[in-house]
Amino acid sequence: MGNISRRRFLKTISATSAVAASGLGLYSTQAHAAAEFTLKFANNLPITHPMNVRAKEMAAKIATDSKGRVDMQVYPNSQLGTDTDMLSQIRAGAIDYFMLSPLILGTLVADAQISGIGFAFKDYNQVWAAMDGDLGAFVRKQIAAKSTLFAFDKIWDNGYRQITNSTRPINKPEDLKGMKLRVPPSPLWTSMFRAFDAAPTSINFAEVYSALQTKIVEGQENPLAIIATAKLYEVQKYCSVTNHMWDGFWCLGNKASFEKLPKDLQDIVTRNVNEAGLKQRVDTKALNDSLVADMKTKGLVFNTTDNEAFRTKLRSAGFYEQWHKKFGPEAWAVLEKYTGKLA
Ligand code: X2X
Repeated sequence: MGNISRRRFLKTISATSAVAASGLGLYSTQAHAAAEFTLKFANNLPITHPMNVRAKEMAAKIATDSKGRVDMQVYPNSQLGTDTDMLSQIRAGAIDYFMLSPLILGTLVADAQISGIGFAFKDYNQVWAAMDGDLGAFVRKQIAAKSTLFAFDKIWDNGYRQITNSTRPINKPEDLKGMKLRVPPSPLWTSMFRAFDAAPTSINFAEVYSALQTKIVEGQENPLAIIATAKLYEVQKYCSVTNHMWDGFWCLGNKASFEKLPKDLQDIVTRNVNEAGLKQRVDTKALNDSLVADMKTKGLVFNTTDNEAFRTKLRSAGFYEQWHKKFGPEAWAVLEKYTGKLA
C-alpha cells in the first residue's frame, strides 16, 4: 500500500469507527463517559444466583459512591471463559476481579484448599469464625505472597455441597464406588472422591451441564442454590444430602490493577466488595435452606445420609492424614482451632 492510499485507508477506518462508536447509542456513551476506571468482575455462576444479584447491586453502588469514576462490569456465567481461563486472565491482568473457590485456587496457591477439607466445619458458626478469623487470614496471606493476586477480607458463600447423579441414591459411602463424578479442577477435590473410591473427573463448571446431559459423567456435587439456578436438576435424578464440604468464593483482585486506583477509590471498592459479600452470605444460606421442596417438585429424588459413615471412610482411606502432611502441622493447627480434632 502506498503512502497516500495508506493514509486514506486509515482515515476511512477512523471515520467509520467514530460513526460506529456514536452509533452504539447514548446509553453506553453516557454510562461510561465519566468512568476513569473500567474494571472487569468475572465469575462462573448464573446471573440469577445470589452472588450475581449482589454483585450487580455492588457495581451500581460503586458507581454511585465513586461519582461515576469506577465502572465495575459484571461478567457472570463463565462469559469470559472457564475458571481455568479466568484464573489465567486475572493473573495476567486481563480481568480485574474474579470470584473463585479456594479449592480451585489451590491449583495456584496449594494452601488455599485447606478450608475445603471434607466434613471440617460442623456449621456456619465454625465456617465464619474460621474464614473471618485466623484461617482466612492465613490463606489470604499465602495468596498475596505467592501470586499476582490478593483476596478481599470477606469470603462469599457457596454453601455445603450435596451429590447429585443420574443412576442411584448415595446412602452410604460404598454407593460412590466407581461412580463417574465431575469434580471442579482441584487436587483436593480429586483426592477426596478417590478416597471414597469414586471415579472423579475434573471438569470446569462451564461444561458441567453438558457433561451431565451427554452422560460423560453420572453425577456432580454442588450446593442446592447452584443445582437450582444452573438447572442441573434437568439432567440429574438423585440428590443425596451429604453436606460433605463447605465451599466459598474468594473475591480475588489483580494487585497491579488495584494499585492503579487512587486510595479513595480503593476504599470504595473494598468496602462495597466486603459489604456485598456479607449480604450474599445471608441470601445464599437462605436459598440453600429453602430449595429441597422446590426441587422435589422438579423431579429430583432426595435422601439424607449419616455424616459419620462418610467421615469414617475418609479417615480409613488416610485422607486426613495425607492432607495434614501436605498442609503441615502449623496450618492444620489453625484449621483445628475452629473445627476441633479432625482425625
Ligand atoms: O465448579 C463448581 O462446582 C462451583 C460452581 O461450585 C465452583 O465454582 C467451585
